[in-house]
Amino acid sequence: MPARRTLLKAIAAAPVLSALGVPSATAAPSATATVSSAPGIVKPVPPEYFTVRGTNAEARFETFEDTGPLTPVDRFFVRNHTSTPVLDAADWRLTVWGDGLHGRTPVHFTYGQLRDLPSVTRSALIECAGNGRSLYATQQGESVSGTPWTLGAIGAARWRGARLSDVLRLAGIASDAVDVQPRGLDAPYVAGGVDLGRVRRPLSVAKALDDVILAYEMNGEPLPYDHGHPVRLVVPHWVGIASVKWLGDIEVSRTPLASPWSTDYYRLFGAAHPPGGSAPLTRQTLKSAYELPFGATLEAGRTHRLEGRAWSAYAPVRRVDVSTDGGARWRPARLLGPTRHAPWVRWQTPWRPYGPGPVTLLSRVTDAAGNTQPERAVHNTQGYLFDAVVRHSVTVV
Ligand SMILES: Nc1nc2c(c(=O)[nH]1)N[C@H]1C(S)=C(S)[C@@H](COP(=O)(O)O)O[C@H]1N2
Ligand SMILES: [Mo]
Repeated sequence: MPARRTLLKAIAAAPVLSALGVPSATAAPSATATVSSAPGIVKPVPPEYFTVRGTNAEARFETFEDTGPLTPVDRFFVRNHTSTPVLDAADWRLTVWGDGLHGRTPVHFTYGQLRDLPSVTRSALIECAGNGRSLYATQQGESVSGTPWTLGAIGAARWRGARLSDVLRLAGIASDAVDVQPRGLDAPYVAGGVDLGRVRRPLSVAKALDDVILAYEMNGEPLPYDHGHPVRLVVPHWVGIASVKWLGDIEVSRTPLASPWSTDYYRLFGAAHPPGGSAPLTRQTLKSAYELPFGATLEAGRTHRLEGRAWSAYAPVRRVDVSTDGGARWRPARLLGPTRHAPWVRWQTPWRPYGPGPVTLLSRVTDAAGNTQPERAVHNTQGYLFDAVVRHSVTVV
């Protein structure tokens, strides 16, 4: 039974699951032990690689320096509204239902049936809409609500799975269907005492039929528990919330769908936006950053090789410019590796600092469509889509 074998492989690949009886792996650490777990997250999130923020674990962006184009699972950020459910692929079913199906009768897929469909493999980023959110406050002096991520609510992986378009066609999607709404199997999300139900968010049929994957593998291994085991959606280029984990069902509709994740959250609200908020967010934006801790110290009088990454959800990266004097002068960084199909691009630049003192390092990506990072991001109350040039303070000693 392929499903069972796959689950056993997943367990073998996750040593922490020797404690499978305790799904949340929240065994209280002793006073002196290093905390390497987070509430509701199964995998270890050691402090050298992660910062725990509530039910979430942010990757330390600077530690991407020793990773290649793909982010290993043990470095990949976790964003959980509640907690990771430990699901068995053998019992899993996907239900596709709604008035947007020809027969209007729900159609079910087992894990084995999904794996028997033609598979696609592609590298893609998952980036939270709020990645960089804390910079609205630290860099622009503006207050925003939400998890105060720095730059590590992002990771790139090689995803393998079935095409959502194949599944929707097999289920009999009608030609006048307009929206689909995938929903997770994790616990309902309660905010401010209100039960918002299980995580779900509509997606246009146009996007659903384009390049969305029902992923069951991440970097060549069965999808790990924290990243959606047994099956998650991967919606390339869109805000992370679109890539619903622990997928349980998909509604298909002839009329537009909505959820709190498309009405109250994941829209832009504030003075610069329409009174009822912007349209629901779809595409992510563009960013670049140094793989250095904020406040790093660098030795004067020797040449450092500064490294970073750049990415854009609009088009391939074309160039990265850097400034090592607070933005007075700019020069191009050297791009490493291919840019056309890479989810993000690594870059480097040599720098020989002179005297001691504080310095602000800047980087600015420009993509092939001509988009470039602005000096300031346009404020929105929930701090989404931070796209401004990051001001990276370091000290030369
Ligand atoms: N079912 C479900 N899907 C979810 C979430 C969740 O809490 N529950 N979080 C979303 C958000 S906000 C993000 S940014 C990504 C994070 O994916 P990761 O935890 O695999 O990095 O998953 C999305 N899919
Ligand atoms: Mo997110």
